[in-house]
Amino acid sequence: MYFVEASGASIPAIGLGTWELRGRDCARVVEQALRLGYRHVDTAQVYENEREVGAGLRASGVPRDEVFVTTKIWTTHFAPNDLERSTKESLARLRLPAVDLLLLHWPNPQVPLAETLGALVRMKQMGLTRHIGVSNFTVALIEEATSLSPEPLVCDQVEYHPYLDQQKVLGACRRHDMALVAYSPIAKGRIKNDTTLSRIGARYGKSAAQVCLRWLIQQNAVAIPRTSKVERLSENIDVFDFNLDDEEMTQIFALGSRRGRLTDFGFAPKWD
Ligand code: 1BO
Repeated sequence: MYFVEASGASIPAIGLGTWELRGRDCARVVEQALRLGYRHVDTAQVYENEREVGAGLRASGVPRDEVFVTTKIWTTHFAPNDLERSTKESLARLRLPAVDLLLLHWPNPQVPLAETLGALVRMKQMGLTRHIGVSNFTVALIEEATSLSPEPLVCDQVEYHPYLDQQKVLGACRRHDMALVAYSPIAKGRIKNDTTLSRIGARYGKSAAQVCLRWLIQQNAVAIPRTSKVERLSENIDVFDFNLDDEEMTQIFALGSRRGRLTDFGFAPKWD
């Protein structure tokens, strides 16, 4: 497994995303993923599956200290006392004393960012998480957050795949030694039949999805594809034995635009 280093954190470059995985299916997929060699699992309070992620982790038999576990605090818990209480509730559901990475799930302009970050930093100081970071933050918000936080923010987790141009956010992450963690890295399956990705993949005996994940890794991004199918779990982690050349990287970059976003909500920030 390849690791992305960011502000003192070593994050396995491929993780299992669990958004929309629920109940027994979620526990089963987490367990299988870990047995297949995954060492990074991503969950969130709002996914309502932290219990199952914890159960899958225990069922896998993989020692806790070998797995990088991320959870995210929902925006309604951003007032300092709520943040501490809800972090402890997440840990209770996961049945873990601490996570590896604790993120603010989306920006929430209703609570001053300095207060929320102060509380997030305290979670690290209290030993409830090894690292802290943000998710769905724009460049302006990354600049604000990094200037306010006395502890390093190790990542911004955002939607990123070949159809969505994220050069500005990538640039901000690089400036601040943060990892870009890509959710929906295979564009919710839309890249499966992409002719450019399939043609490149044919050269290496890889699928369009594998080319897409490789393209992310070669930018030093972390990718957290979600799937409930075992064969896809294996496929998504089998991306460390080939290299895209510069020309292929450029061809994939050319697929991106600002219109390629798949996840947007009324409460989302004004995107870059
Ligand atoms: C509402 C969930 C978005 C991705 O984590």
